[in-house]
Amino acid sequence: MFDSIKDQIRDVKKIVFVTGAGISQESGIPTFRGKDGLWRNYNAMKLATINAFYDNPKLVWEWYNERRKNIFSAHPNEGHKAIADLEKYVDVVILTQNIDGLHQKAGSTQVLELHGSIIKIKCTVCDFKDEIMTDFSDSPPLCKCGNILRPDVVWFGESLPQDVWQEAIIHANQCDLMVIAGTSLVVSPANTLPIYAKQNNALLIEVNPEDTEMSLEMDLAIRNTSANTLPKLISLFREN
Ligand code: BJW
Ligand code: ZN
Repeated sequence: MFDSIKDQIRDVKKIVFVTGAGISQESGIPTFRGKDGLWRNYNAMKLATINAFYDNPKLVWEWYNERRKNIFSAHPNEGHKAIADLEKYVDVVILTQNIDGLHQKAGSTQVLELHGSIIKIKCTVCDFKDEIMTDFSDSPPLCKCGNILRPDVVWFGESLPQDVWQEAIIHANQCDLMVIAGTSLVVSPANTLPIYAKQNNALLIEVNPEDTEMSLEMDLAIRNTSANTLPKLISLFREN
């Protein structure tokens, strides 16, 4: 699988993973695009906007409540676990677009959440923010101040948390291998991270059953799932 560049891979000191919904697909969490990306006939991409939320907060909250239940009961798969295991051998940083917390559940210690977290809830008006795992009785749930609560995630048209984004760029600039797994790379600015890595002459490996917008830029594109592929990457370091 990694034969063509295995000697180069063995020499790397710092790996940055850029992950997306596809890495959690084998944990039973649907992706956004493609046949998975529909929820009760609604296009998931159209629900992930601030306008959709203010037009129909109850509907958007129903979508999040269902996803919260699914995500809280989900387990990391072999892909998440392989990345966590890699920390034994090499410096690993994960830049994830996912909000599901499965990298942390697998034991990874350096995870930057570019699009927020579904566990965290914040008020649309006051400074309230907290991690809440329990169900909400009201839909939409209300803050003590009387205004609507929302998931602390990044929707289209909203800025990424700037401190997280700046740190992500620094890691992307410093790595000598970037593995891009389970993302269609259609959403910016996360899809610019491979460009920062390339500027540092990093190797780029894509793990995705499908082609993406940037497949042609990759040093190696593995057309397989992340749970099948990532455990094989660790075995290269174990053999060292
Ligand atoms: C497997 C697999 C297996 C399957 N193993 N692989 C015009 C107007 C307004 C904005 C814009 C505009 N043009 C561009 C923009 C910017 C916009 C953007 O990029 N839009 C594009 C869609 C065109 N970006 C933003 O707005 C961002 N903010 C920003 O840019 O701020 C500055 C700004 C401000 C104001 C105006 C303009 C700019 C914010 C983006 C936030 C994205 N939010 C979401 C929702 C998060 C919360 C939630 O989860 O509910 O993030 S949308 C959704 O897409 C989610 C994901 O993190 C993100 C990326 O998706 P991902 O992870 O790549 O999933 P998929 O489904 O696309 O792909 C899965 C892949 O896995 C596939 O390739 C499969 O083949 C593969 N796969 N099984 C491995 N087993
Ligand atoms: Zn409030």
